[in-house]
Amino acid sequence: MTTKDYIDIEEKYGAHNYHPLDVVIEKAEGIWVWDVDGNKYMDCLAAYSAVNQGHCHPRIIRALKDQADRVTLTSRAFRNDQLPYLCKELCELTGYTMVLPMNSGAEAVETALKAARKWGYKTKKVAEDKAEIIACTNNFSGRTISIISFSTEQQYKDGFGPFTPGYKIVEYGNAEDLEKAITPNTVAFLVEPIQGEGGVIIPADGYMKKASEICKKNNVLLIADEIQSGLGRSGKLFAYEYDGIRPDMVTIGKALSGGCYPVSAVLSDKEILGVFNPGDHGSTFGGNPLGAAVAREALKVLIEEKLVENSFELGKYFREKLREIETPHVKEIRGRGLFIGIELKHEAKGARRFCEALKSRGILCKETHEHVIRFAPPLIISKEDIDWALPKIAEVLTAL
Ligand code: IF1
Repeated sequence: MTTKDYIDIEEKYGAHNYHPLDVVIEKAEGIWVWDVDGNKYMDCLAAYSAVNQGHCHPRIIRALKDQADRVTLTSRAFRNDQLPYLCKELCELTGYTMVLPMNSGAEAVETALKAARKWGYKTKKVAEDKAEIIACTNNFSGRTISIISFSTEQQYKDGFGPFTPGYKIVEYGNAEDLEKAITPNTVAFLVEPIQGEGGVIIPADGYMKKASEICKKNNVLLIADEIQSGLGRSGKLFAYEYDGIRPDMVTIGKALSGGCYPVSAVLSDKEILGVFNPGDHGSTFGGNPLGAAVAREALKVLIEEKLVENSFELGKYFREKLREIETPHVKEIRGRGLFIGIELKHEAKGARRFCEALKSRGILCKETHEHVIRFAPPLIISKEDIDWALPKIAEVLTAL
């Protein structure tokens, strides 16, 4: 079977809800992946920051295999011996005091939105069904109907109405806009401290701090969606730390399991997550022992291998070296830690062809929003690995 054979089968039997690069990966280890034709690539997307620990990290795979031989799923009708430790270890690591475990990032975001609404009614005493939640332009927090109800990307909404009411949109990065949008019925403000899909958009220093102050002043919950920016990607454990704030709720996912299993969670405190009574909310796989065991090891790897520090140091190095490349195509290079976006000028005719050219030189990236090439390799990357990639990136940015 060649690459084309695999693609033909997938195109025939699989829904066409993606337009992937035509690379068929059969093996992955660390920052490297191999396709079915034996070609080797550096993965600079890391599954949208789900494999921050590197592909198939041996310690995480070991935890997955060992737990799989014990028990994989009990449902929450019964208890298991992994979830208590995951909740405790997540609280000890993050400083939050209560956790609600789910599976996908979207489920964690939906959980946070439900908690915010219920907190609004039970604690803030907002009138029933009047709760308002504020989100930002260019947000991305998942693909469910309630989450795309506040998307500003027409394609993510097209054909999926009618939409969930109760949302308002403010300009990302504009604290005054946020303040103006708040009413007595506002229960929460949902924001990504760094917008990933929006094109690795970093708000001005102090924006998250101002947003946090405005929320506190108006008794509005600040929800930080760190599903992509969190767990070391930004060079801090969480990107909100750059502004020295503590959001009321934090959604995490992706690298929470090192890419080995769908695990997500909402981090918060009893004052908020305490609004859930038994039976209010849940999911079949949420908090399952296999995911919990994997997530526990993924967090240990993140901390013990100092991947947050590595992301900070090597992100700085990577961005500095990228800025040294003489090219007519680049409008801006931005990023925090190993969360890097290269915004191309529109004259460059779109980022896709640069990603295709990088692929032919052994580097896998993904364009976002037409003109941005996102570089987000696993956080285990070394300086030598970056030095291997730089001449190839320079070649593409100058030759095209
Ligand atoms: C796709 C990108 C898209 C996320 C943030 C929640 C979720 C995501 C900040 C939902 C998921 C993924 C979804 C995937 C591609 C990727 C993505 F932003 F990472 F690039 F789409 F915009 N919050 N992002 O980034 O988590 O339910 O997927 O586990 O849908 O195409 P999920």
